[in-house]
Amino acid sequence: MNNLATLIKREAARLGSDLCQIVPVAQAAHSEFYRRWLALGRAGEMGYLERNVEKRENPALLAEDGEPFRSLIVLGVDYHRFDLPPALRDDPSRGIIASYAWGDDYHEIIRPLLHELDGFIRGQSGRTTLGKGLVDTGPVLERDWAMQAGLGFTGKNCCTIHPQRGSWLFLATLLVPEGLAADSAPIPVNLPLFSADAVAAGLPPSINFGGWQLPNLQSPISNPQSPPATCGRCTRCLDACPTDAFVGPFHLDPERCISYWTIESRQPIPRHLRPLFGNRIFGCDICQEVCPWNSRLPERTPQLAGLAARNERIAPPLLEGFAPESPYWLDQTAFSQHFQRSPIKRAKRAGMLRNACVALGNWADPSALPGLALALEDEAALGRGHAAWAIGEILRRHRLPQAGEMLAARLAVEGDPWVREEISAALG
Ligand code: B12
Repeated sequence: MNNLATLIKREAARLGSDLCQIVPVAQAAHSEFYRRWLALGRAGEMGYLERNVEKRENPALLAEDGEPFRSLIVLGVDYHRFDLPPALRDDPSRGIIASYAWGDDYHEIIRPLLHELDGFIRGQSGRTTLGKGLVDTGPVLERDWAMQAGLGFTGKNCCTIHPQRGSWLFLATLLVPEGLAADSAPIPVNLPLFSADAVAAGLPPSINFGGWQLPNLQSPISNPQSPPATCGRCTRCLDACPTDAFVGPFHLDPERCISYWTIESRQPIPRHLRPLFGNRIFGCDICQEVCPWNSRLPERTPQLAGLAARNERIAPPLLEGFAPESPYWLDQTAFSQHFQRSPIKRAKRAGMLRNACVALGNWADPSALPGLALALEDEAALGRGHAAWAIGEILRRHRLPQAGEMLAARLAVEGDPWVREEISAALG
């Protein structure tokens, strides 16, 4: 089977995958941590993370019929990433989009690649049943498998980091019944991640190395193809997070993460967090931008053409989406057209209007008032409430009577209790 593993890697590279590693199917290394993470309520609105936990812990259970899965092929696919000039990145009139979403939707690009790779393997082995290809949407702890397969190591920012390529990559897995030659023995990580006391106390808010057990910090990955690597003593990602989303190394609390709120949540963004979002309207790259493993990386154009950055998806002017010719923040058809094939669709129109309003509130420029006036009339309460907050920020900073009048007029007709509360707070 050694030869087949080599052929698979070659085919994966030919199909456009940048990294390909193979590991035997077993229990995921940090499934115990995953259960604790769920028990702490970390999944929030991401209910899908609470389903199929057994399968997530042990991908062998994903075999529906036919032969059991014996090997897990992990792919790493680079996305298009380059550093934005600070003048653009820090321009408050623009909304910054996380770099993984600069190109087209990676699910739609990587899924066919997995199917093709499985077809290739079937052709080689004569298998008649299908393998299972998953990218993001299936119950697989992709980062754990990437680490176990030796594709990279897990950073304190939770991300899979390849020592030479950094962390700007997508992960995908293909489960197959063939017993393929593995790249590196699974890393034994059986120690509890946290002391029992720390767990009982709901986990300490600050990093206390004395109170935490971090077994892998001392045991770098042992794949001969990639040099040993860890975060060492570096805590830049944990320190740089503007919303303090890291409870500790390797442990993110999504309820404090910009990425969670701007992509996954359908709820109002907590008021105290909004000023900390700056101009980020979809996802967040800060914990990766500050990572030393990501510094001095050359710009890489993705092999898969669909993942190439589209200019209009990097840092669009916030007011553009209110313009009559394509009011994509306000109109569903315009939104669907504008973000066709983009991962941004996931946040839905009302979610993106919410995010844009938060960024507009942080900019607090009076030129945003006409757009915000339209958002204050939006059919989605989520949009109206955040528009009220943004108008309130303009009122607070510029004392414009017009802003107060807009809010008062809306309050007179507004029926939604939460929006009424937002308007009152904005006026108050
Ligand atoms: C839910 C989810 C989110 C949530 C929660 C993220 C989180 N950290 O838990 C939110 C919406 C916040 C999110 C954000 C992002 N996500 Co996301 N997300 C997922 C998803 C669907 C599930 C992740 C999950 O199970 N989370 C639960 C936690 C407990 O698991 P985990 O983060 O994977 O952590 C594991 C390890 O850290 C390990 N571990 C625990 N303790 C220790 C200790 C040591 C010493 C070690 C070594 C490991 C270790 O155990 C955990 C369980 O296996 C995966 C796809 C998938 N199916 O895996 C993509 C995925 C993880 N996301 C991805 C991306 C790109 C992002 C963002 C960069 C997007 C952005 N720019 O905004 C951010 C990064 C935020 C961050 N620092 O994690 C990529 C990551 C690629 C990479 N190089 O790591 C994935 C793999 C999607 C993909 N197919 O490419 N994401």
